[in-house]
Amino acid sequence: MKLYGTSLSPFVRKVLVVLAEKGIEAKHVPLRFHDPDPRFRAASPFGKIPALEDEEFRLADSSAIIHYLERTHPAPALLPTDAQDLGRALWFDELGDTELFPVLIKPFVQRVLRPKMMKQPCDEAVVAKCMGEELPRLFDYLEGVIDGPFLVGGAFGLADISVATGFHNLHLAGEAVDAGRWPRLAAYVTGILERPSFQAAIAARQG
Ligand SMILES: N[C@@H](CCC(=O)N[C@@H](CS)C(=O)NCC(=O)O)C(=O)O
Repeated sequence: MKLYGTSLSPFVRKVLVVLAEKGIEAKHVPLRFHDPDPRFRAASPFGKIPALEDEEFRLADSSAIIHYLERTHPAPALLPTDAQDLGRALWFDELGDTELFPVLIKPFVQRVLRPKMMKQPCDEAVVAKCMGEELPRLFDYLEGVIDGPFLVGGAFGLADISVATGFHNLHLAGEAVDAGRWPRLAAYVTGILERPSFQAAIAARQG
């Protein structure tokens, strides 16, 4: 099995965490999005990362890949079986991918990607607006739904992976959840990112 994509991507990190949690052996190819590698492009038609190759089977999209791995390697389960818990887990996966990611990534793009990889200056006004105006409503929501170490069904799973992954990019940009204003969220994020699977994903090759 081969996983394509740099570990700097929050979406690639989701899959790296799942591989570690399930103890799946996979070769990690840490390329960047839109890389011309033909095997990668065969697995990811639009050049997005992550993409997976499992013998002749190819698949892109972190959530699609994780659902595939959940069927091929059911233990430990990362998706609940209870109908309501499953619905909530998919809600949090979607929230992480489509609401949190585009905002959490902004400080990382400005302070890390632009100066270090794109040779462009950082726009601190974008970071300030993100931290001061855009993230608080998302953090307020999460603070209201967190009541323990895991988001759904009392067990670690896809919901936690998808919600927490982007916070590592926030940390790489030198920002963090203000624990005074959002104490539950701050403790929750720390607990999830400290898991060995997340630490392995964070330590995986960036390029
Ligand atoms: N829904 C996709 C999103 C993947 C994605 O957008 N990855 C970014 C890197 S973090 C990418 O490849 N961007 C390039 C592009 O949008 O063309 C997933 O869950 O895998």
